[in-house]
Amino acid sequence: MGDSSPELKKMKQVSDMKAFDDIFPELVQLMTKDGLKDSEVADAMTWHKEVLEYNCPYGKKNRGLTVVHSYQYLVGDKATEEDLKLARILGWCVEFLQAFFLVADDIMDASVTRRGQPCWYKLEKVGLIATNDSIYIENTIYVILKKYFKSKPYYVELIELMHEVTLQTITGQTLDLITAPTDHIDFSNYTIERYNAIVKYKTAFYSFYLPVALAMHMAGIEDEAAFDSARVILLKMGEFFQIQDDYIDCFGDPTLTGKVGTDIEDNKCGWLIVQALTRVSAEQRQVLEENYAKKDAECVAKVKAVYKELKLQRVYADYEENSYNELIQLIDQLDVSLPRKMFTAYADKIYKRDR
Ligand code: GPP
Ligand code: MG
Ligand code: MG
Ligand code: MG
Repeated sequence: MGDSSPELKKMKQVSDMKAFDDIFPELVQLMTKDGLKDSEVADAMTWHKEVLEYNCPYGKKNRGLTVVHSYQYLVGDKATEEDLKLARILGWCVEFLQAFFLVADDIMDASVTRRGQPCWYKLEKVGLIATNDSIYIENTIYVILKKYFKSKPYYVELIELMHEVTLQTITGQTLDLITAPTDHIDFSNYTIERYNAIVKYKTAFYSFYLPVALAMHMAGIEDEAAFDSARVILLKMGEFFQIQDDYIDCFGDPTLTGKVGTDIEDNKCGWLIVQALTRVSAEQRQVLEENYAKKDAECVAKVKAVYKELKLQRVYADYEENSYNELIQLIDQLDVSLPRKMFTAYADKIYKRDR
């Protein structure tokens, strides 16, 4: 996992991704094989198979691969091929958790595309069946954990962590949704404190803490202090990541991200509106109040024009620079026996991302 040339790095990325992807069909089979042979439920299994194949494999898979990489950083050369396979399976559990969230989130956010294809609920034959499908995807996690990890001493830790992080994410999603009412605008709640709480809960725990903490359990780490130290760094990274997501929602390129932004239309308490509100003149604030949260392209364009007048692109670039430096400092101060490189590699992966 040490430093290597860009060519070697690229080759490693491709082979890591292939090894990860190669496991997916086995998991789909585990979930559907028996049911497909049972005439009572075969039709449901055919549907479930499509749910998994449409919604799970086409993301960047950063979260899933992070379980594998973290495990490798933690155990070094001692990792056997069998252990690596288990780490990949655990990585897929995080990808399934993410797919469960995204299928549901796209309904709640009235999104149109995801990972370069129509959101699952947008398909003619799916609609609100997608709510059931998202619950189904969540349940696959526990079937997979039972099949591959039941005999491991850390099995209960994995299950408890998955449940804990799911509840944290739901709590964040609740904050995200109730701060963005659909019937009126009330910017008084759009504070940086509320914003930080939303992103910590809805994104940071599941996207950053979870993959590393799962790998730590697999590596046999039991010291609570190690989990606490990792959490501090990873939650900061998650905050950084969601700020990027909010920026990209407005200023990103959908052909790269695979999704079209909806934050302005959805009245979201996102990073850009929070920054804008601390910088606006009275006239600009009125433009925002009249045009935010409207499903109308002209209104969205007016909001974006205010963001540009306030030079939020510059504000963001400065934030990204500073926040990255703070993150590296935080990692440098790490006082437990966790490998620093595990965290810096993760930070480098997301710094200046455009997708
Ligand atoms: C990201 O928010 C947060 C989630 C995907 C968590 C959803 C949680 C649930 C319990 C359903 P986002 O809406 O900004 O993500 P995106 O931009 O990808 O739609
Ligand atoms: Mg959302
Ligand atoms: Mg969304
Ligand atoms: Mg977003």
